[in-house]
Amino acid sequence: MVSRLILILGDQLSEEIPALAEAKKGEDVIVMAEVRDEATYVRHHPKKIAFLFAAMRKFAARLADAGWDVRYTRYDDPQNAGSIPGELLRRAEETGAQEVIATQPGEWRLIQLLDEMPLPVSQLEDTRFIASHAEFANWAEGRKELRMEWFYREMRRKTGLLMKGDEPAGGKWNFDHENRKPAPDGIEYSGPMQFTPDAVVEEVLDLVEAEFGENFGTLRPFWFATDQGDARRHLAHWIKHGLPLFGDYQDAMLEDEQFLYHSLVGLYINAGLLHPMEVCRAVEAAWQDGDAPINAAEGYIRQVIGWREYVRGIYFLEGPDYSRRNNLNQQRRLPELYWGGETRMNCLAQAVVQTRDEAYAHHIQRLMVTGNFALLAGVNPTEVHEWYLAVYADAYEWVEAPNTVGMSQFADGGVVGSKPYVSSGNYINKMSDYCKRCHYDVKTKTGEGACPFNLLYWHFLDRHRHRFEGNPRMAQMYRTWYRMDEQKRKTILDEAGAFLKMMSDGAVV
Ligand code: FAD
Ligand code: DLZ
Ligand code: SF4
Repeated sequence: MVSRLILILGDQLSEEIPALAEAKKGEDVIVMAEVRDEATYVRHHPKKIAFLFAAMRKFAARLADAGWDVRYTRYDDPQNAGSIPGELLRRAEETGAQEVIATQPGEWRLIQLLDEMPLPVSQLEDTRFIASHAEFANWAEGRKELRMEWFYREMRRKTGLLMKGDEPAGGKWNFDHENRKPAPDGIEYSGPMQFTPDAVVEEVLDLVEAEFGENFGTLRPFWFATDQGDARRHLAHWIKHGLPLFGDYQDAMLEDEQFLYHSLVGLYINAGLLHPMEVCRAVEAAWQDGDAPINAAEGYIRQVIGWREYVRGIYFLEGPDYSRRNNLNQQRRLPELYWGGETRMNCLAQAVVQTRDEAYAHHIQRLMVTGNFALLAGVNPTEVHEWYLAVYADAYEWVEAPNTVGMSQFADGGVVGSKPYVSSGNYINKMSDYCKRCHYDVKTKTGEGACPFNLLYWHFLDRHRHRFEGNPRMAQMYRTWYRMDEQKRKTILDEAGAFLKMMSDGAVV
């Protein structure tokens, strides 16, 4: 007699996942399902769906080989109930199970659906993180500002990563000031390891092409790793070839180098194929062996045990309404150019084409190109959030929403950031080669050919002046704005307004 169903979701593909650790072989039944509701809550990039379905199928096969009773539902199974709760009920009826053991999903929507099931569902806390919910809540308790840097130091102490006793290795907690070099002249890294699709992947690619071929995003060529072994090979390759220069060029952007020295590890960690600590230990070992400098190792480990853990803490601390917040009351529709519509702004064109082709863009492209533009242009943050959740292979709400709604769009009212990440074209010009081949001129502030980021930057500051002019971290920007003569300010605002109107009217801008 089957006693319990053990639910494993598409982003929980790890043998250490708590629901599995709790399960008893020979008694419990593992439930995994490719379902319409999960595949359509946003229009996911076809590469993201293919990656997850292929990785799910391989993980299920591994569990079955290890002797588990796995009930796996394929997307095109005529019996497919179309949702996770539906599949659980169907399997409960089939097996007689009375109870479900799950690992808490990374999205409030699904947590609530499981809570509302007519069967008892235990949602165990996901232990693939360094900090538990309770630890984060304790850290946050009573603090006026939840700054990542302080939390990060706690995580360094907790894990012992890059520590010499109680002191940080290299004498400093943070080497960020060495990690802001502009785009390099030559790249000595051929990019991430690529994997030829096997029969399992090919079958999934055909399915995804048939079912989701209309979604934004190029499916083939498909080269992601889809199991733990290949994800580990990918990691080892990047540590050897990419890590040494990761720190130096972390913020740089180059037209012909979409990946630069970035690790592309996010999609694998988030789906469960790699554990964040195994990634960080490997990075630390490369530094200890003299194969990577401290600014690269520290910069990287900060992203994983600092930022990644911090945004997860914020998502669960702030509650289910977080991803819908719109503190600046921005209401413009997301421009068509985000879905591949024509644009003359080369930086946006590059970031969007790369997103379409690879389901990937690195952090600075997400923050300072697509995110910056949406914020400056006054786009509704919920639409921005849904775009990011759809188009990146590493996107799940627990990690995407605090980055988009909080860090990038300042729509959470300053929980994540103390000031909005906005910049004129100058920053993009300094950190990339995009402006060289742009229709607009980054040095031109108004008039014919003026870079739209230059106009919109002041438009943003002016329209939100009541919110931000008292912020000491923005005082210099407002001083510069108010020092301009009135006619110049009027010209900037008029031209920015005309640009926004043209964009909203559907003109190519
Ligand atoms: P690398 O640059 O090699 O960094 C290493 C790892 O550090 C990443 O894989 C990731 O696990 C972690 N990391 C770095 N920065 C962050 C961060 N800000 N938050 C959380 N983890 C971080 N990351 C996601 O994993 N999923 C998302 O849906 C997502 N959406 C984002 C949306 C916006 C608007 C912004 C500004 C950032 C977003 N990020 C997201 C964070 C970051 O951009 C990606 O983690 C990173 O670009 C993934 O590429 P990589 O694996 O090559 O990372
Ligand atoms: C993202 C995703 C997709 C596209 N499809 C499935 C699926 O068919 N079955 C499944 O179990 N999980 C899928 N996922 C991942 C879930 O959406 C994810 O578990 C939740 O958003 C919580 O992070
Ligand atoms: Fe982007 Fe402006 Fe540079 Fe063009 S000139 S690439 S719009 S920042």
